[in-house]
Amino acid sequence: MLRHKGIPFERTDLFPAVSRVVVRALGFSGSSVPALKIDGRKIQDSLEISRELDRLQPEPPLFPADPQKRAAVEEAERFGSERLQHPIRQIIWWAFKENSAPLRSYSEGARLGIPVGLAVRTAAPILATEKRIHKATDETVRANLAEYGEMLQRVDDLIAAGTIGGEEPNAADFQIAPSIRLAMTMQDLRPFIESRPAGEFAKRIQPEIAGDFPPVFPPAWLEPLNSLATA
Ligand SMILES: N[C@@H](CCC(=O)N[C@@H](CS)C(=O)NCC(=O)O)C(=O)O
Repeated sequence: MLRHKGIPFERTDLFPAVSRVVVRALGFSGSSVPALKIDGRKIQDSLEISRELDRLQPEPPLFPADPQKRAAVEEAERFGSERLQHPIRQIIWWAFKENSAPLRSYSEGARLGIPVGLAVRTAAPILATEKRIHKATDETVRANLAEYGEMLQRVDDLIAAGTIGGEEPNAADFQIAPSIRLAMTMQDLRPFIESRPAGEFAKRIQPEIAGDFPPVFPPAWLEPLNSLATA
């Protein structure tokens, strides 16, 4: 969103889990990232960030001027933040506990302040913490995969309705695309996504993403997605 508005910025990447402590120590009131210091203010949560950026620099806008269209974008943005983001987060933390080797590919280009190789070698406690915090159990992840087709359909529907995927990206585009793009880094999921409008959309909004995860799920867990592809 910063880049889209042409606002110059400096990015710092933080270790997952450790980020909670660091963000608090930096004086933010909450513990989540993204966390942004801008114009003397500290803002967290991407929904707050999109609104604050529009306030600070209205052009190009992240929300439509038309009230009805704005409401649709706000609802899509909330869906992205509250519904779409968490399942893929649980899926990926579960996967890293099964196989931590792909961590290196996901850390490509990260600005962590220490060499990526060292970060990857010392990541085990972080992986365990994240898996626990996010309740990334076999049961939740299997259920997430079973429901992922519905998530993709909802994104396809938002594109068809013109709420997202328009010529000028809005706050909901920036909220939704990264979750889909992250899901596409998983070889198990990519084939089900890339052929759909949601896949094309995510690649257009976010052409590049670090990470590539080889097959990791028991085939039975992917069955619901398979039947979706042949339906
Ligand atoms: N929907 C929120 C989610 C923020 C969020 O959950 N961030 C995670 C990383 S993806 C985090 O910082 N977790 C640590 C915490 O919540 O303490 C947003 O997009 O800002």
